[in-house]
Formats: sequence, C-alpha cells, structure tokens
Amino acid sequence: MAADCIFCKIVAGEIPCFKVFEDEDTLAFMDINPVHPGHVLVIPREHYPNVFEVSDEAIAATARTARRVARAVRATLQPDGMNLLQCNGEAAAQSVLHFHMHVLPRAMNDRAALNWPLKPGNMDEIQSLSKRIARAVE
Ligand code: DGP
Repeated sequence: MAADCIFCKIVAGEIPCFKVFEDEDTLAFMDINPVHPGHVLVIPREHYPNVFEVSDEAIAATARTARRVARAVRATLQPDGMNLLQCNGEAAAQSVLHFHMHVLPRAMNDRAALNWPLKPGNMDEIQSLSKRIARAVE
C-alpha cells in the first residue's frame, strides 16, 4: 500500500466505492467521474504507479478482470462500443498514480476525448448501475 494513494485506500476499505467485482488480485469499481454511465475502473490490489512498473502478474490479472467486467457492462447496457483504456503520465491525463484500466462504454458519435474533463457523476445512478453490472459478471 502506498501512502496517500486513493486507490490503495479503496482496496483497504478506508474509502468507499461501488464495487462490481473482486478477486484475490484485482478490484473493479465504478468511476465516480464517469465519461458515460457504466464507466468502471479495474485495478490490481498491489500498488504500481503505471504500466512501466506494474508486474507481469498484476497486469495480466487486471486485463483478465477488465475483460470480464467489459462483458458484464455490455450485457447490462448494450453500448454502441467500448474502450479499454489505460493512461500513464500527466500528458496522457493520468490523474491517479495507481495502475488502472478504464472500462469505458461508448455511444455512437459521442466525441469522447482521450483527455476528458473530470466531472462528478450522479451517485444514485452510479450505485444502481454498479448493482446491475455486478449481477451480470460471470
Ligand atoms: P486517470 O485519469 O486515467 O488516472 O483515471 C482516474 C479515474 O479515477 C478518473 O476517471 C476519476 C476516478 N477517480 C478519482 N478519484 C476517485 C475515487 O475516489 N473513487 C472512484 N471510484 N473513482 C475515482
């Protein structure tokens, strides 16, 4: 666990999250600043700042969980498309320095940008979607 890492605090249960899936190595929870409804973050439990430092085991486990969650998001929301996205460094708009993958449902012609503005979502909607997606994880 890294001091002052918000995602480490979520792993430790010190900060709440809307969890959709967890296993021994990873945790998946709703992004509270969603680009679109159903935006989920997948992280390894262990702290690594970015793709350059994450272990082979942790990135593999994170990718496995991200695909599992992507299927659940697709089953729940039937989006027009989906990005699995991972950011490293300030210019790439990485705002949390704990390796993570975005599972990002997309709408046709939504013009979503790679460096999107962080806007708080509607917590009731996020919570309700977290329950539907969690039920759809196989
Ligand atoms: P990135 O910009 O790629 O580092 O993505 C970090 C994401 O984490 C961003 O979309 C907003 C989200 N985020 C930041 N703080 C919190 C938090 O406390 N809880 C949750 N669920 N998401 C957070």
